[in-house]
Order: sequence, then C-alpha cells, then structure tokens
Amino acid sequence: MLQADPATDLDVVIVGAGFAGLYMLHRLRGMGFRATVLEAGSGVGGTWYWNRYPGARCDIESIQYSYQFDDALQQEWEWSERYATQPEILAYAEHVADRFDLRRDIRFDTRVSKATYDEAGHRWTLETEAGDRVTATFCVMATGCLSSSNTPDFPGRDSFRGATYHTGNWPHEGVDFTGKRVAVIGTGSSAIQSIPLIAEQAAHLTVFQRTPNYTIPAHNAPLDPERVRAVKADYPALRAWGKRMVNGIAFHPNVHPAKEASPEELKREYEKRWAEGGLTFMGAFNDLMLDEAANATAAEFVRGKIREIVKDPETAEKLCPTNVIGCKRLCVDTGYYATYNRPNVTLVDISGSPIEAITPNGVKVGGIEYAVDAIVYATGFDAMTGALLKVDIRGKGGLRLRDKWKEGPRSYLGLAIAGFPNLFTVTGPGSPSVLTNMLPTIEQHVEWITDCFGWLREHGQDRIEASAAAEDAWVGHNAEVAGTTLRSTCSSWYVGANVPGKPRVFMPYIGGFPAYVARCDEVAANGYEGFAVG
Ligand code: N01
Repeated sequence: MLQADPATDLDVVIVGAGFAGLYMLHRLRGMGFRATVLEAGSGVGGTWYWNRYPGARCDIESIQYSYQFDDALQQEWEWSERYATQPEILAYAEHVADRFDLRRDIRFDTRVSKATYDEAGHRWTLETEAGDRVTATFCVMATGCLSSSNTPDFPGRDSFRGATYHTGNWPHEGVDFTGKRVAVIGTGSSAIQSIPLIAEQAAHLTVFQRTPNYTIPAHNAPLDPERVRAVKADYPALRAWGKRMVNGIAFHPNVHPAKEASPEELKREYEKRWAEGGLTFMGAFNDLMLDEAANATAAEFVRGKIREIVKDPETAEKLCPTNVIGCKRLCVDTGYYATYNRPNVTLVDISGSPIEAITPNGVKVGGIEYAVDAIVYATGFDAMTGALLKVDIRGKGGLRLRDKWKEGPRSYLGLAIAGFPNLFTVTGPGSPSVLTNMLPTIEQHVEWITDCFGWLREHGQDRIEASAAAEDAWVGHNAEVAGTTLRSTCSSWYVGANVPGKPRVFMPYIGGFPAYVARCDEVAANGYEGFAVG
C-alpha cells in the first residue's frame, strides 16, 4: 500500500518540471499522494525554460497550447499573440507554478543520474548528480521529448575561438550579435525561427543547410479580443473539438482528396491555407500524408512560393526541398525565406559536401573556411529517447533501459515499459506526443497515470508492470500504422536519423490522438489490461 513516509521516501517521484511535471504534481497532491519533482534547471517550464533563442515561439496557437484542467486558470490567463513567444509561455508556466503553490515540492538544480528499481521493496531509488537519493513507490519520467540537445561532433569543434551557442540551451541573459559574423548550422524549426532575427542584428550571417525545409508563414498577430471572448465564452467546446482531431488541434481539415481536385481547386485551397498560415496547411486535403502524388502537389505549391519570395534564383533553388512535405516536421516562420534577400545573408548548401571541420576561425566546407565570430548550433535534439537514456534507468534484475532499447524504444502505449515496474513516461516514445498539440496530450497522460495510481490504492496494490506481450503488440501496432503514412519515409528526427548511430525506428504513435485515447481508456476500463498488478 502507498504510505506517507518521511522526507525523501515518497509515493511518487517525478523527474522534470515542464508542463507534464507541473500538472502531475498538482494532480497527485489533490489525490493525497506525497510527491516531489526533481528538476535539472533553476526554474519551471522545461522546453520553454531552455529554448530561449531569438524568435522562439510555439507554432500551436496560444489559446490551444495551454492547460484545460482548471477553468479559472484558462479564463484568467491572457495570451497576447496568436503564437506565444517563449518568454510568455515561460511566464505562463511560472504563473501555474505559483497559482497552485507547486514550487515547495520541486527541487531545482537537481539532475537525476540514476534510477534503480528494488524488486523486494517495490520501490524506485533515484540518485542525483550531487549524490542525493530519493525513494518512491512510483517514478514518473516527465523529461520531455525534445530536451536532450544534439551537437554534432564535427572535427575540431572545440578549437573554435569565438562564442558557440545551441538553440536548445540558450544563455538566459540573451546574446547580442550586433556587428558580428555569425554562422547558423541547421535549418529546422529552431533555425527557421531564429535566422530572421539574427540576420537583423549580425554584420553577416552564413547559414549552413544540409536539408532544406518546408515552412509556412505564421501570420502572427496580436490576438483579436473578440475571438478571445468567443473562445472563453465556451472554452470546453474548443477543447472538445481539439480532442476529436488526430493532432489534437481544433481546426478545419478538408475532407476531400487532392487526387480528385482540379488544378484550380488545388491552387485555391493551398492559397487559402497559405494565407491562414501555420501547421494546418497540411489539412488542405485528406490524402497529403498518404499518397505521394497528392503530397507532391502541396510540395510544388510551396516551392512556387519560395521561388516567388527569394529573388536570387540560385538561392531559391537551394532553399527548395525535394522530399515529401510534412515528412520532416513542417516549420512555421516569420519572414524566413525573405531573409535570404538580405545582402548580409549567405546560404551554404552542404548537402553534397558536409562540414569538414570547425576551425579556430570558423566553419570549413569544401575546402573553404568561412570565418565567423560566433557559431549557433541549431542542430536539434536526441529526440524522444535522449532525455530518458541520459538517466541510467535499471529495472527488474538490473535490466538497463539503454540495453533494452538498443534496437529502438519499446513501450506499452508510450506510458510503461515491460521489465520496469512502477515506472511511467509522460509522452514517451510510442505515444502520439510530438505529432499532436502537446498540452492536451500531456494532460491525458497525467490523468491516465494518476487515475492508475488511484485505482491501485483502492485495490490495495503497490506494483504494476506492462506485460511483454502487451508491449510487443503495441510496438507491432505502432510499426504497422507508421508504415501506412509518408511520414516514416524520410531521414527525420522522428526516426532518429539526425543522431549518428541511433536506431531507425519511427518513435511517436501516428494512429491519431482520439484512437490512442480510446485505447488507453479501454485498457483502464478493463482493469489495466496488458499490465500485471501486484
Ligand atoms: O531541430 P531539427 P530543431 N551537419 O532536428 C541539421 C520542435 N520545435 O531544434 O535535416 C549539418 O528539426 C539538420 O539537418 P538534416 C519541433 O518539433 C518546435 O530545429 O538532419 N547539419 C536540421 O536542419 C521541431 O521539429 C518549435 O539534414 C546538421 C537541423 O540541424 C523540433 O523541435 C520551435 C547536422 C536540426 O533541425 C526540433 O527542431 C523549435 C550535421 N551533422 C523546435 N546535424 C515551435 O513550436 C543536424 N543538422 C515553433
């Protein structure tokens, strides 16, 4: 049975004080569980605590990228723009922490290095880098999907004499690039958001692009007070709408296929979506991620826009992606392509000739040294598994998670792992997570996990473990649905392709948020089917 024991002996230990950890703590407290959060940073916010690069925003609309568990909270909080900036999202996370008095149970500046399951006592012991220990019946890893930054090991990387930055671990005091020659390596979402702003400041900006990306204009603007009033008058309706959508975002997808549309209909629909802006561009037709020919019509439309915006035809061609649109995650930008019309911006295509070395003076490609004063690594993350595997997690019989996942992550519902009793992951690999609006997904996970703890307490149990058979079936189902879409067909971080040596497995669950929630609910209703209890 769950017991309230002294200081470091808890019912639940949570790792991470991002949106998942904060809500987990709040909900557990409300249920009478003793819980503590261990957080590596000095503040709350997770992703939004670390990613402070210029231009960082969420590309899900602010009125949907927020908690819905507390109506007073969603009524009182005022977002200022259609897409909230990182400082505003961080302020929101801080507001939530204060409003629900969460900080007193969060230990900041505490990085967890090891987590070990004690089979006899049915408990987890977590060790921190500082050598402290915390024990708890349950361990919840709320460590985020994009929280372990990836900096490629270029030859000579440490020889550079100037300043280096990673977008995912940006200095809190900000960086002034005025008068500096700056290199940005990478052209994913973080680069696409930061490049226009760095270009405005720097004396010269050189962008090193391995793969061009598709990006759709954000058309960001102050939020219309009328729209906010209408949403707040019936917030549950907007939330319920989001939950019916495969990506957890309330929007109007077109239910017709591109394959059956005339050239005029294609153009009209793409122009409309381009003018609306944002990620919902991919909802222009219902077969864009299922059929290559359909997808090619959307891809060609965006290439046409790039050629219209970018004045130098050679640069425009370098910026034109040729792969499936939406296979790598679509980006959302403010003035990205137009930035290449600036006289102080150079694009270096490294697709055929990778970065040879970082030198004391800059970046060397194809025998040419590009001298710079600062290098910005916008090179992404060891996504989905990185933060989990950084911790030495040991389950039954000393089984190491790093060994179990050598060929790629395996989980039951992205929530639990066979061989690791009483360990839960929020938005773990095998859950819809990064393919959806993360906030509702996080809330669903937190509620499912905490309900499970409540059920165990009611039934006088303190041990639960996913069965190997249930895990195998879920992993098989994941692979099967991943194979039905074009999303698994390119070298993206979804399949671990950005980190050398990482196993190629499509990590998030692509069957859609509603189908996933239905399966989770069914598992719970059937007495935690697929789990061994006790
Ligand atoms: O990282 P990325 P990110 N040599 O992995 C390149 C979320 N997010 O931080 O494509 C040269 O997308 C790499 O090249 P390639 C969002 O889910 C959301 O930008 O692998 N280049 C790529 O261009 C997003 O998808 C928001 O060929 C190398 C870039 O670095 C996710 O975070 C904002 C290289 C990495 O792009 C990650 O985005 C920001 C090498 N050795 C992020 N290694 C919003 O909500 C890597 N690259 C708006």
